[in-house]
Amino acid sequence: MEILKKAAENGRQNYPRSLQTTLLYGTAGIRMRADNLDYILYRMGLLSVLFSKFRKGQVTGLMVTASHNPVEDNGVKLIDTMGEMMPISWEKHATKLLNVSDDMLESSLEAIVKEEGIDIDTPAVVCTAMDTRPSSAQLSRAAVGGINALGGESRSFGLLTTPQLHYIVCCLNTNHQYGLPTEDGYYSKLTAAFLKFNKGRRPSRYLPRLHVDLANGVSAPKIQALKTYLGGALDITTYNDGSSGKLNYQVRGQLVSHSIDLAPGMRCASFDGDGDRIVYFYRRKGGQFALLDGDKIATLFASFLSDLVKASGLKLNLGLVQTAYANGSSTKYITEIMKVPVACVPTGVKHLHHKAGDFDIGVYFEANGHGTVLFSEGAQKTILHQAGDDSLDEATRAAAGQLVTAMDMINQTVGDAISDLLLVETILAVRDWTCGDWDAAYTDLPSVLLKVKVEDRTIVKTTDAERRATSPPGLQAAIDELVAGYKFGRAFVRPSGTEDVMRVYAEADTKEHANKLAYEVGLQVYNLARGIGEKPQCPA
Ligand code: 16G
Ligand code: MG
Repeated sequence: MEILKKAAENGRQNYPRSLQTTLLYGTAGIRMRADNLDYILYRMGLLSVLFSKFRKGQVTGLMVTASHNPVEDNGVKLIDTMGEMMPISWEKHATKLLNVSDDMLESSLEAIVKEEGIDIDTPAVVCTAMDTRPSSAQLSRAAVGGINALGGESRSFGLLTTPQLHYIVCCLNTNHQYGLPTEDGYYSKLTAAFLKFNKGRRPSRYLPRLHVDLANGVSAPKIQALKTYLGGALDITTYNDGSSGKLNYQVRGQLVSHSIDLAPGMRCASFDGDGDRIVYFYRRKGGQFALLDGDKIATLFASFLSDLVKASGLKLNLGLVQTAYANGSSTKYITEIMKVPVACVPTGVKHLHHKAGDFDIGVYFEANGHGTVLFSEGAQKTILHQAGDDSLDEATRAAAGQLVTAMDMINQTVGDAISDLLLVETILAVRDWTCGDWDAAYTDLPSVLLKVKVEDRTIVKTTDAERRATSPPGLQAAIDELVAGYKFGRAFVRPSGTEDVMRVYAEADTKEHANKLAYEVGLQVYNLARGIGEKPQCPA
C-alpha cells in the first residue's frame, strides 16, 4: 500500500527511531524522558489514524502528557471513540510500533491493517491536545505529522486536561448528544449541573470555599476558566497555579500537597499534572492531617447516588469497583454498612472502567484518586423517563431529576478531577457536611507501600485481581503466614506497570504493625524473587 510506504519513509527521514531499548505501551500509554519521544509520537499518530479507520472513520484522540511524571518526561495516551482509553486489544499494536526498526515500520503497519481488516481508504479524524510541559508542543507536531502522513485529519485543541479531550472525542462521536465538543461546552455542561443542584441552598456547616493545589499542571489555566463559569457559587483558592514552580513538584504517587499551609477548617484538594486524578485532605480537629482519597470519594459518590436511586423508586443495580489498594476499611464499610456490591480488579484505570460497565450504575475509583461513575444506556433512559413521568409524586420525580443533573456533572468517559471536584462539593453541600462529617464514615486502617528491586519482575505472577501471588513458588504461602500474625492484616505484592520495581502493600491495626508486615513481606519478595541491591528496610 503506497500510503503506508510513504508514511514509513517520512518517518525514517524526519522521525528516525532514536532508542534501541524495548518499550511497552502499558497501563496508561507510554511515558519517559521527552528527548527521545519524537518518533514515538509520530508512530502513535500513525496508529491513531489506523484506529480511526478501524472504527469506520469515527473520531479518535491522542493526548500528549506524562500525567504526574516529572517535567522532563512526556508521553502519550490514545483515546477510543466513546472517550474511553484505547482498547487493551490494540495495545499490542502500539507496543509493536514503538519497537520496530525504521525499515520494518511499513510492514508493521501493513500487518495491523491486515489483522484488523482495516479499509485503508476510510477517512480518519484524530483530535489532539497536550499538557503544559515544555516539550509538549513539539511532540504534538510530531503526532500531527504521523496523523497527516496517513491522510488523517488532525484537529488540534491545544492545551486541555486529559479528561477534557476524552469528553470532546465522545461528544463528536455521539452527534453532540453528550455535550458540545468544545472547551466551552465542557464547562457549560458541568457547571450548569452544579449550579442547578446548588441553587437556593443555604448550608450552615458546609462552606463553599475550597483550596486546590494544581501541581503547576494543565489544570491551572483550566480552573481559572472554570471559576468564571461558577461565578460566586464556589470560592476556589489555587496553589501551584503554574505562575512559578515546577510541574508536579513533590506530587508523584499520593498527590498530597506540601504547598498549602493547612489550618483546621480548610477543605483542600490536589490534582495531578493532567487533571485526571484528585484527592481531598484536611486537618482534623485534633490537628492530625487526614487524606480523603479515592476510596473516600467513591463511598461518598456511591452512598449519594444509591440514596437518590432509592428515593426515585428505581430498581437499578449500583456497584463499586476498587483495586487491591483500596483500604480494607473502605471495602468493609461499602459491603457491610452501605450494602453495595464491590468488585476488585487489577490496577490500572482501564480495568476499573471496564468492570464498572457491568452495573447499571458503576462507581469506580483507585485509592490514588482516579475515578468516575458510569451509567449504562438502559439506566440513563430509565432515569430520564422517571424524571419526566407526571404520574409519579413530586418527591420521586425530583429525586430522579437530581440523578439526571448528577449525570450531567459527571464526565463518564474517564476519571476527571474537575468533574469529581464539582460532585464532591455538591454532595457535601446537599448533606451540609464538613470534611470531618465525610471522613467519619469509616477510619482507614494504617497502610504502607514499599518498593523492592528484583532481577526480573516478570517472574512474579499474580491472580485474584493481584491479591495473590502464584509465582515464584512459596511466596504466597510465606505472605499468608506473615499476614496471619497481625490483627486486620492484609498484604500483597505485584510488579509495577510503570517502574522497574516490585510493589508491596500491607495494612494492619496499627501503623507500626503495617510497617512491620510490609517489611517482612518485602524481605520474602527479596529472598524468593531474586532481589537485587539493598535489602528492604523496615519503614520508620
Ligand atoms: C498508571 C495508571 C494508574 C495506576 C498506576 C499504577 C492509568 C490512567 N494510570 O499511572 O491507574 O494506579 O499506573 O502504577 O491507568 P504501578 O503499576 O507502577 O503501580
Ligand atoms: Mg494523570
